Amino acid sequence: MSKTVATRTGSTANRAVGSAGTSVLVLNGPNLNLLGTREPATYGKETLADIEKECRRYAAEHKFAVEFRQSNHEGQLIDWIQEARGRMGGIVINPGGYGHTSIAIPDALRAVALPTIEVHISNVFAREPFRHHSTISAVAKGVICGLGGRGYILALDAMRRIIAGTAISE
Ligand code: CA2
Repeated sequence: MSKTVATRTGSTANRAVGSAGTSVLVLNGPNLNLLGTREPATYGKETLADIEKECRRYAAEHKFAVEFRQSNHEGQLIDWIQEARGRMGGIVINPGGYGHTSIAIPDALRAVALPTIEVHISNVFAREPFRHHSTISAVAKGVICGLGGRGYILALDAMRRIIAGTAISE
């Protein structure tokens, strides 16, 4: 199935909805598998499975595909980022604690050169100072934090517009 989308210049382009170019990789870093089980005051009551379901519902509604993954291992996240090259249209990443420490994850994101949006469930700027810096943000097109699981949907909304070439600030 294909859909005709208007580009910013007013011309049109055919993009196959659900094809490699319009699939979005949603990556989740360490400890996010614990969502909904502990620290609800900080991370809410939603589980990662709830967030995945909402992402899938949003993607189906807008006729694109998501691959939703979580790992506690930096190398695994990097392997998935590398594998996304040529297969995915963009990456939404909640790097978890690696967002504050990793050099290798932003290196991989830079290497694959896919549009990336960084998401954090909590408002990292209202928390400890060590959470105020992210090594990922400089390679991201945008950063969303503090909006809970809703942040993933906002990121997917922005990403589908970026992929379609209709994002206002591209
Ligand atoms: O707010 C976010 O999404 C974070 O990326 C979550 C990370 C944290 O290190 C970042 O500063 C902000 C931690 C994820 C841990 O998730 C848990 C969930 C429930 C219980 C314990 C940990």
